Amino acid sequence: MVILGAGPAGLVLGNLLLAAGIDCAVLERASSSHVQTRARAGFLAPNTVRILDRHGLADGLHRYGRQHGACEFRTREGRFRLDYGALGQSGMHHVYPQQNLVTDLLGHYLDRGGRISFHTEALTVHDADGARPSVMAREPDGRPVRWAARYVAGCDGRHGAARRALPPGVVHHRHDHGVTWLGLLAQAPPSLDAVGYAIHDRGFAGHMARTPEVTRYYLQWQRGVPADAWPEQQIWDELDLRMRAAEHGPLHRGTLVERGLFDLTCDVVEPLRHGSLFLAGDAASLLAPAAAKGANLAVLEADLLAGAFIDALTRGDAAGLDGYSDRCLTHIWRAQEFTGWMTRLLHAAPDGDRDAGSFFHAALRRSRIASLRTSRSHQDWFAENYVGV
Ligand code: RFL
Repeated sequence: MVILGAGPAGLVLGNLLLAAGIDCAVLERASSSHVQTRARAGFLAPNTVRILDRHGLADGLHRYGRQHGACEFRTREGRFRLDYGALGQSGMHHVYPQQNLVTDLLGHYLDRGGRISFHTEALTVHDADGARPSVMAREPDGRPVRWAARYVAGCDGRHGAARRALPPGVVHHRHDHGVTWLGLLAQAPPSLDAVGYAIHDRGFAGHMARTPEVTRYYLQWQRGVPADAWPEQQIWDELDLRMRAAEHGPLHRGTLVERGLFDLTCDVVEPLRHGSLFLAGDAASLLAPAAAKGANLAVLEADLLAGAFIDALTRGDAAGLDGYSDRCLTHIWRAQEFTGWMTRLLHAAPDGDRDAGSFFHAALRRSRIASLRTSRSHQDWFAENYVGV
């Protein structure tokens, strides 16, 4: 088995295959240190933790992660806190930075005797429609090398080789929410004990704890303006303004150690299988980060795919592989739907729609927030979708 990509999807898959005695090799374009320090997700759903627990991969997350179950909405009408972790059967998130999870998964994979080639970029996938696919890759010294396998798992993200190998018949649904975020990583303790969602006429601002020393902030940003256009002081002042620090208390300021721009776009590849090539994680579907679903779906899909590969390779039962795409797509569309709902809740009218629809759009958002503040059944619905995958 050849696995492309050493993110959460590829490393969970590799660990599960090794545990079942199936030989595999991971090809990763980046360096080992890069994948172990790339700050991205942080909110892991209960189902993700259950999967990692079941396979003995959750030790670090239990030792160093924290349970989390509240978010706070801040609007012109005031603030309200939603203790989603205490509602219904949904459960809590675990806050554990993705780079720490990847480090743990890599450690387990190597301990189980797994093979991994860093600085090795998959270029093309060949003969995916047959029983002997292969991957053409560039080794660290620049040499091209062919990797042959029974199956190829494309866990190499949205710009990877797996997607490029799909034939024209595969449908690629794309949607642009029309919003851009400036994502910030601050060397500063969290400013509130909840995820903060600030809805402001100047645009959205978000607050998400990562560790006791590091906090993620987001600012809705004008598309096309570079990430370094504003000095740090101006960014903190804008965060204060949108998060209404004057009313609700100051933010803990600190050095901004990372800035990145994210267009809130999303896509779904359908189906997720082409012959012997299977897609999982961001390679299968990209979600806007508004609802923190991407890493959770990646782990879920890797678990489903591992089970299907194990059935096929150890028992000759291909039913799991045949049903893999449909099963995942059900989860993916549900996550896309909720992410789209969150995106519309949190943002002023997208660029270009400001004049025509802004009053209407803002009134709809106020109404949605009011419903979430006052309706217990709406809160239950929110909790179930926010925490679930
Ligand atoms: P990854 O993690 O991108 O890993 C793919 C790996 O493939 C490698 N690669 C290649 N290797 C070989 N050959 C090639 N041709 C290759 N092309 C690429 C890459 O170097 C990389 O190592 O994909 P994976 O495993 O599918 O995991 C997906 C998650 O990383 C992603 O969905 C999440 O980070 C999304 N996300 C969040 N998800 C959550 O569940 N909860 C969150 O709180 C959350 N916050 C976020 C996020 C994503 C963010 N960004 C990056 C927009 C916050 C942010 C800011």
